[in-house]
Amino acid sequence: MKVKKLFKGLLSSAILTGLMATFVQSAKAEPPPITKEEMEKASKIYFDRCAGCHGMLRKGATGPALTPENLKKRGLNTEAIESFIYYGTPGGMPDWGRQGVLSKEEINLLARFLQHEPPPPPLLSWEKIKESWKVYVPVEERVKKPQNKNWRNFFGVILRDVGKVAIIDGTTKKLVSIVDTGFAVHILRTSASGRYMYSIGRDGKATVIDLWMKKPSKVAEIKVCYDARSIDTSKYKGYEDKYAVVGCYWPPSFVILDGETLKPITRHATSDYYYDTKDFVREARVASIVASHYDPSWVLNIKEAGQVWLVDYSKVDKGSIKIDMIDAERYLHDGGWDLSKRYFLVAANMRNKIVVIDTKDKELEAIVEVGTKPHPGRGANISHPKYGPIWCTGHIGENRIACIGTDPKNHPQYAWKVVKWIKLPGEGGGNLFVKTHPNSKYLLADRPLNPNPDLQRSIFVYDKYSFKLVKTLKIPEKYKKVRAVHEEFNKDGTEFWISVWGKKNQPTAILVYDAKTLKLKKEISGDWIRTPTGKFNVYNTMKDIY
Ligand code: DHE
Repeated sequence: MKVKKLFKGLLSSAILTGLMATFVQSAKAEPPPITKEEMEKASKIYFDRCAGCHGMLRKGATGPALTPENLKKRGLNTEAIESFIYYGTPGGMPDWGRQGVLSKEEINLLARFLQHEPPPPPLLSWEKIKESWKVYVPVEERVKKPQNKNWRNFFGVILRDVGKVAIIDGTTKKLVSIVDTGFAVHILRTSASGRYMYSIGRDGKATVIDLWMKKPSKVAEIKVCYDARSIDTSKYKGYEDKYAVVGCYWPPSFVILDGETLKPITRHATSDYYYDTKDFVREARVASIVASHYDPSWVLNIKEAGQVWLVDYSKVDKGSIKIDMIDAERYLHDGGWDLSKRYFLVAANMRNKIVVIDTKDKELEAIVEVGTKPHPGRGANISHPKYGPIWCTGHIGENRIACIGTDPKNHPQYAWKVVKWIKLPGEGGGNLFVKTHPNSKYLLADRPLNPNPDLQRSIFVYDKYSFKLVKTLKIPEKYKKVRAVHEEFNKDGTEFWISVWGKKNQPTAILVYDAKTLKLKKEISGDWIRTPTGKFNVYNTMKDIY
């Protein structure tokens, strides 16, 4: 009975029944044996697959704490932990075993590893960061004007597990170049001018690609941390393309770089006190970052501490930065601008809330209660005839999209309230990204984390004014065991692109749909398309259009 209560809400009943037999409830049990070599191997697997959600120190964030003490308290033995890793949970933990990402042996190794104290994670010296800095094309040797006329409609496509970024011409749909970026690039962002595209990998390696070159390639790179998810640049007037900033998960910090060469300039720790309990949190990681349109500052979301930092970069060259720290809510993750680009809306995902930051007055504007585990990506902005400007987020933990009013001046009755819940078909959540474009009448939603394989390969298309489901697009059957992930429009909003996310050994495709007829217009395919995830249109990314 006690054990059942423990897992209620975490596991579906089928999995739960399978697990019941495996629990050992002794709190005194010794951790299972593990050799030094196994410990090292397991640390690497943990870092690659688990640290993002559970934390390097295993204290928990998007996923629960995985310290030996906590596992013991929950009565979890090796077999029970193995089952979690194999099947995942409806709450959003991937089914690493069922997907074939981790073998039975690796799962057993991880399960044993988790019952031991986590090894202390390494720090990274400034000297080592400087040593990793490489400039492939010095600024003075770079081309003076764009060599491709369509460059503003290029797409950067992350080929995650092969450590590359593909640059595809959005007009001709031809592959322009493939750039080696290193392990598991997470996101791409562009500079204010759009000329430079930046990648950041899970391994903390930042790369800058010059899109003006005939064959865009990386012109500089640097490794600034061991684990990172975010990067952006200085976009305020007078500072265009001047600086880049990387948000690190480990060591918890942000690092400021020269925008054109990535020369390291300075870094600051983000370990802090929780905004609410005021207790110290060593692993206070930097989640999303955006560049303010109101002044020379970046918005940095300090995940565990639950604070939003507005970092003024105007005096970086004088060795000084100013930070406004705003108490918000814990476990800040991803987010995007409202239509006016004054308010930044960010998910506090384990608190089922959206935090709204006013970047003009530099204060907390509102906290909005939404559904279970909101995951907006950057969200979707709609100018609605009744509600005025609204911003929408999907959820990992449930099958609804929440749209929030964002105009306190002209539509105060709707501001910072959920004005519309849109129901997604079928059971469970698993939505990661929603997207629209000012020239499109559709709102798109994917479902890659839903346990149902049919929903995983579907894109749901809604009329963005009536909120009615118009069509469900399905990845063609010839692509086996794949998920539809991340939607991105082209520059003028006449088409949208979807990634067919498979395994590393399986070439897949980018599907291009006509944004009016919703017909599949083109399959961009080839042996080189492997594990495509995020796609970023240069113009839309540089102008924050979503
Ligand atoms: Fe992401 C955005 C962190 C898992 C694909 N992801 C982000 C951002 C953060 C983040 C903080 C916002 C960056 C910004 O805007 O500055 N993501 C994390 C994790 O910690 C997490 C949960 C687990 C992990 O270990 O990484 C995680 N993310 C994933 C995936 O599994 C996805 C689907 C594939 C992958 O690359 O691993 C994935 N995340 C993305 C994408 C974006 C993103 C494509 C950018 C969306 C956009 O349109 O801006």
